[in-house]
Amino acid sequence: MAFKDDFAWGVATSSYQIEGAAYSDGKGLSIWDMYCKQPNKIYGGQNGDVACDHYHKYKEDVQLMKKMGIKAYRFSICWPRILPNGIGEVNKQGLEFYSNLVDELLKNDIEPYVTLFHWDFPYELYKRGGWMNPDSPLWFEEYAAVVTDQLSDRVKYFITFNEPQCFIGLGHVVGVHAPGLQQSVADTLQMAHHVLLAHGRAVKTIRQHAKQDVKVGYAPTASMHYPATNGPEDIEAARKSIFQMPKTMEGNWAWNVSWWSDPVFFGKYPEDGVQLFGELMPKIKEGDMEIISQPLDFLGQNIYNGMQVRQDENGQIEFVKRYDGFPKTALNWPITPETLYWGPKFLYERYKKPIYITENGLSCHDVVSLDGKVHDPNRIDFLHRYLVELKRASTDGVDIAGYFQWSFTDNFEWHSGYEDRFGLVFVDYNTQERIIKDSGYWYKKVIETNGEIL
Ligand code: IFM
Repeated sequence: MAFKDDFAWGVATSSYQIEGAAYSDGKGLSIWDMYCKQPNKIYGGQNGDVACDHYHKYKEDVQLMKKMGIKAYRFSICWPRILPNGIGEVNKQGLEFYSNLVDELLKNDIEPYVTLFHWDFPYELYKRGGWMNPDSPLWFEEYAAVVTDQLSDRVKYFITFNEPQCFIGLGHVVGVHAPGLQQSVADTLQMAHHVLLAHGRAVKTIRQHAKQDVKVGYAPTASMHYPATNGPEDIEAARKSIFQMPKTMEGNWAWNVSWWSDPVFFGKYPEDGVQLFGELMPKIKEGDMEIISQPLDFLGQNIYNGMQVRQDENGQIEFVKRYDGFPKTALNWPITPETLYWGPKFLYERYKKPIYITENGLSCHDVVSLDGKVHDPNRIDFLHRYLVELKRASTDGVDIAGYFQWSFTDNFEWHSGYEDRFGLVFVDYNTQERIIKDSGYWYKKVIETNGEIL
């Protein structure tokens, strides 16, 4: 079998990247609202104040999804939109927006997948120490309860966190994302521990508050390496390279799979990481690892690219240098379709949970042509190559439940502002006009045939 009959063919977005309405209807501030105000942080001094104005145009956007045959929509909730201070007072208008969006999706036969956190952390809680504060898991638990109470009568799929690698790594280690800090390894490890606790508490809370049988997952990221040949040594080298921790603490320690997924699925931190960090390890209280490893229904994984790997003559992992002129996207990310075969396969073998590809896609230099259309053959070619590999994984027995293309529309690409276009739908930011790109029509055919045309 290639793709399952009920395969979730979807698109994904996140609140700050598309919603706009940053100061409307009682929404509180997020760290991204504040970060974008600082000089020289974001390409062209841009921000998400208006973005794609999805907050006002959500009905039109759902109609576009319908036209494209989309079966599932993964979106995130802006925490301070519904809890302006992060905890305490609830903003009814904010909740109403998401409730209306869910109704609109269901009316059009599109399954909502709700992500609780895709980086727009409440500024009021940031002022109280953010993820460094030991109460942060409790704050997140309170937020998760509010969302579940409001939406779980209609929403069946919940995802706790999107890419902790990025909001801790890029936000607090490297400092190119909000809040733009470069903190110590010890501090960021402690934050990571709080994030994992917040995840576990939210999973428990979602199940306790859910009004129907819900499915709960998690959406980390990281590079997915693939073997240079089908020889068992190279395959083993690729597998090890995905799950090993960095050898040193230089650079962004957070960019890895195991630190974020082993505690969640196995209830323990990976041993090589524990050795590496030594006395910098976070404080782990009794019962923490049980909270973190609440049973999950699925693993969501965001997959964009990886390195080719082989075993060298000493039996060690060797990352193969890319040849000159290696294919790349507009953002200079390498094009490595094999990652969508080997990534899910290795993850499934290790964590043994159904897998959703919760993000995959690319940025292209898209323009509106003289004929008024957006021709993006590079995106079609990219998606075609990657999806063929995903189909191969599914055919080989990897339990793949769905695929969410990143992204539904062009949107605010964090520190790159509106420079990069990741959408299947083109957005003219001057007029807010949307145009379905050729790739959007192509994806429609893939969905209609359940991947037969791949
Ligand atoms: O736009 C981002 C998204 O917010 C998180 N994953 C990667 C995408 C492309 O950079």
